[in-house]
Amino acid sequence: MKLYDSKLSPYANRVRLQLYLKGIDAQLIDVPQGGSHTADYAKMNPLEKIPTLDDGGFYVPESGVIGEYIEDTRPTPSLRPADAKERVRMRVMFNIADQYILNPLFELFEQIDPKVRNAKVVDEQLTELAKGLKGLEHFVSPGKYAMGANASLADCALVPSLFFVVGIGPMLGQPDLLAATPKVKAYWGAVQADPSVMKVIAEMQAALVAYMSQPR
Ligand SMILES: N[C@@H](CCC(=O)N[C@@H](CS)C(=O)NCC(=O)O)C(=O)O
Repeated sequence: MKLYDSKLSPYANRVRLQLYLKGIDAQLIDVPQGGSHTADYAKMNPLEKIPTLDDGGFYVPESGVIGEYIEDTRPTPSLRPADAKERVRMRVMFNIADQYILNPLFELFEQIDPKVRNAKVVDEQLTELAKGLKGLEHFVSPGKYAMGANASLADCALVPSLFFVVGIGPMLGQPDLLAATPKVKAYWGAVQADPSVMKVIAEMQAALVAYMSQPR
């Protein structure tokens, strides 16, 4: 199995975390910036997005679909709860990370540079992000993992998203974007004790430092 990966992509980091949590030894191929827009890459993934999973020549795009495919084909250890209602809670949290946390975050990334910052956009997108976090506060378990005792696909989506939430706050004059959501904050503190989570966060941190130190 090969994963076309980027340590800076919250979407690719979801899948890498899933592979680590399940102990799957996949080949990780770092796609350089712009590398998803080549003819060869587009043959594997016509959406030209990272990540793509290559399972013996079967190409799977879209991180959420990849996550479910890995669970379907490599079911143990499972990162999906057995109970249908708990699966709903897990998938809602996955969607919150996908839609209601990452979407405003991407808008906020555009506002990091104070020289080109638009205060109205920052305000609007922080409000959207706060709504997403409030939604997550309702569903998250304050225990070690988002679902409680066991890791799940919800953690795979939330860990990379919260990594960026926590990092971007101080850059926008907001020291603690998790202050209003104590359960989310407790979860973020607790989940980092997991060795696979620790590994992904260290990889994201190193990639971010390298990216920020590039001449612009
Ligand atoms: N919905 C996709 C989103 C993937 C995505 O947007 N990946 C970004 C990296 S964070 C990408 O490939 N960007 C390259 C581009 O759009 O040019 C997923 O879940 O995999």
